[in-house]
Amino acid sequence: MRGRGRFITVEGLEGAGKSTCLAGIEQYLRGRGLDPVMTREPGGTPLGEAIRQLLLGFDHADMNADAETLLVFAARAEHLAKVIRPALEAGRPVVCDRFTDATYAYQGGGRGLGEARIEALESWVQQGLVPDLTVLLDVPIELGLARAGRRSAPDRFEQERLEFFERARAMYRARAQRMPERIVMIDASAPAEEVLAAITSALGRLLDGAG
Ligand code: T5A
Repeated sequence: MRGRGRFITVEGLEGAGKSTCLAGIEQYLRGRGLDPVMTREPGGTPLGEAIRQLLLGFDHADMNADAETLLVFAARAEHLAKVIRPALEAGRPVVCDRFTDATYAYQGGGRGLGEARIEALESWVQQGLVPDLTVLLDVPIELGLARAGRRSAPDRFEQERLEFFERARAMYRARAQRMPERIVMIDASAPAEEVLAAITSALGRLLDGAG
């Protein structure tokens, strides 16, 4: 019987290049003979995608920060139960575009909720499951927002003030410094091919058991 699959998450601010890198990550894993599940948060299930609409749309633009955080974790609970855990148990790698580090960054840092309440929800919902590898694409805020703005109209998070993203980025970077064995921070202002090369080298270390 195959072992548990590897759980890989990709994080970073808006426009860091997460979506751009996902195709290259999938191709790399397939080249290693693996059959990855590619998914995203918030989302990844019908309920999760419905919650994503609530979070990113403007129908409830002034939602309370606790309500926002609980919605993120409601989507995550469904995602873990229906997609992530079954795939990992079947021995498949799971690559998730954002996961709980985004909650620490956006709700903990950006909204100012702090880490303790998020830790409580994380331990309830995830029951000890954490990613094996998190790729943090670090990009200066203005550069990321400019890239994202060229691609589509701003969603509810993208129209936040600069200070919101400064707090989110600081939280991401602080977590990467605290957990260097799990979170690999990559300079995402570099050209896309260089960013992807750095990611596949981190993936190689994980799969070869050196990381
Ligand atoms: N959220 C999410 C929370 O608040 N809490 C949570 O717990 C979770 C899980 C989700 C939103 O939800 C929030 C955070 C988010 O605001 P999203 O759509 O998943 O939104 O995330 P976004 O960051 O908005 O996604 P983007 O698509 O904007 O960013 P990406 O995926 O990082 O950027 P990408 O790849 O689309 O690239 C943007 C543009 O830049 C170019 C691309 O071609 C594209 O045009 N680009 C580059 N150009 C030059 N050099 C490079 N290296 C480039 N990489 C990409």
